[in-house]
Amino acid sequence: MTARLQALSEWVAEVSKLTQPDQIHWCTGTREEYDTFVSEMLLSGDLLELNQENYPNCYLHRSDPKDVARVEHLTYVCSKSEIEAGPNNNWMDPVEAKDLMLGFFSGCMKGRTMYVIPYCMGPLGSPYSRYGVELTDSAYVVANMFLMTRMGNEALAHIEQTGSFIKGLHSIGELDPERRYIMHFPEELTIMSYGSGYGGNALLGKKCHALRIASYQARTEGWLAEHMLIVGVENPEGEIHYLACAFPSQCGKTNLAMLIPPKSQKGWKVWTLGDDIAWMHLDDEGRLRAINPEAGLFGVVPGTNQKTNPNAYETIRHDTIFTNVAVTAENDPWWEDKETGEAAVDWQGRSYDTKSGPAAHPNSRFTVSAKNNPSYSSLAEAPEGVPITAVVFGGRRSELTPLVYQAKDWAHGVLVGASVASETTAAATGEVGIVRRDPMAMKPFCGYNFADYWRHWLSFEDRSDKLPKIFHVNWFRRDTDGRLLWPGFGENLRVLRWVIDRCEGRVDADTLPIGYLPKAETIDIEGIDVSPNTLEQLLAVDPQQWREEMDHIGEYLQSYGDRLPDRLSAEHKKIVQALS
Ligand code: SAT
Ligand code: MN
Repeated sequence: MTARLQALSEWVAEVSKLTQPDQIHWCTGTREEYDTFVSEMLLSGDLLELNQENYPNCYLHRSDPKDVARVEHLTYVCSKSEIEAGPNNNWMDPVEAKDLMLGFFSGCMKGRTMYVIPYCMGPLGSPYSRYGVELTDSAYVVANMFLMTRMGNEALAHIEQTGSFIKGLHSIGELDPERRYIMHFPEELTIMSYGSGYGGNALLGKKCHALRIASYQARTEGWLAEHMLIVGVENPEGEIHYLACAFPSQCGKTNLAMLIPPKSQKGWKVWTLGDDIAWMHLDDEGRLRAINPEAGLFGVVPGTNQKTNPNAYETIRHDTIFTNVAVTAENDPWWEDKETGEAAVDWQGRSYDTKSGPAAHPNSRFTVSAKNNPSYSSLAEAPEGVPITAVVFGGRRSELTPLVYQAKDWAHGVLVGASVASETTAAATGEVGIVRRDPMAMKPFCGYNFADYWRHWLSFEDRSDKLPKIFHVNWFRRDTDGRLLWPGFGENLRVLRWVIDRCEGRVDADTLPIGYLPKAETIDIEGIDVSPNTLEQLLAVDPQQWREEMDHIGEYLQSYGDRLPDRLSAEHKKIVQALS
């Protein structure tokens, strides 16, 4: 064994001494190994077979009913100093946090197997990829990591070459919400997660590594780790523009990433590169290039149907793990708005005759390899990534925010990103439907102080004059009766076309204090149920409401105190003055 793998083996030995598993399994990452895990989980009841004729190689996992979402109140960034973690994170002293976690982990794997999962985030061998090793006692986590990352022998070989990896220690523990913590130690490139088996809490390659730890590394190394989907939009002439879009959880990132253009949009195609996370680097020519560190999709199931997301609907017809969906009498998976079949048994395995409450959990998920997606881009595996034309921020806002607008320049765009707010959803534990600030959709995921993060974003302006243009969209604006004004889903392509037209300098816009707004005639509304009057409402900017919004944003930014970059305050002031 080489000295580099020696360090890994020593860590594995140390953890096994602490957690005392019955056995240790080093994951190879082969399909045969995956199949064996599935067979074992079918025996243990961790997985249930779904109708194999209708849904080949599809399985259902029912989680503990109290373990169905990320737990932001139990998620900590344990940097040495509290100010490094910032007001945007829960913080615990790293020594105290480790003591607490070592107590939980002590002997916790008795009677269980400890799986060693070497994994790669990003295309294998890409200079932008990063490696990690997760130690876990959950076979369900292993199976999900198999679908979501490049894991096993090849990743291990790269770890041996590069010598560096993120250490992730995970145990489902007793699945007791009172004994549950997701701890990050950015300075030590270490993650410790105890007491949950749910996606973002347990698949440590995803939010823990690819966002919280990676954002911390990205700051010191001069790149960006972002909560963004990546799509390629191909026009009828065959040119492709790549967009990176940041929306909070459950605001339709997966739907936008997998969009199939409606019939009215003849000749257009949309290619998926990623649906959740983008790592972006400046290349030698100063262009921002993105890779998707993930290899699979972990998407929200309810609402997926032939109309809303035909691509996802096809993608999850085979080789998919469903978590917390309902099942039909034929043993097919079922969820709200599937628009075919009906639930016989709910997500907790109870008979669904009562029809009270949703049959599938609102945050029920599918896990599936990205390769299942018919619109998966061939460049998704390109080690050099794709050049980004536009960065698009968005949130779920019933009022105030227009369908789309463009920031005037990079620094203004950073303010637009920092000002993102959205109504909360079921993706995280807590009250649903409250407007909360979610800068760059990174509130739950930035591994350090937001003030420093904005400074890092601003610094790109000095490093390149070929940066993407920055936009903001809102698919969720409603009229006074509460009806959505914009049809959304596939029709969102019409808005992306305006974004690309602006980047290409093909259309004029109106200059308002908040940014560049589309002239009504430059958004295509032909063939959809959006009247010119509705479009006007969609694009309306109410100065009084915006003055109030800018006050809230100002207060929010000021809560970061002295560390807040002057440049950002100046941008804010500029808009306040223009509005008054
Ligand atoms: O639970 S995950 O964090 O993996 C998904 C999400 O909330 O975006
Ligand atoms: Mn997400």
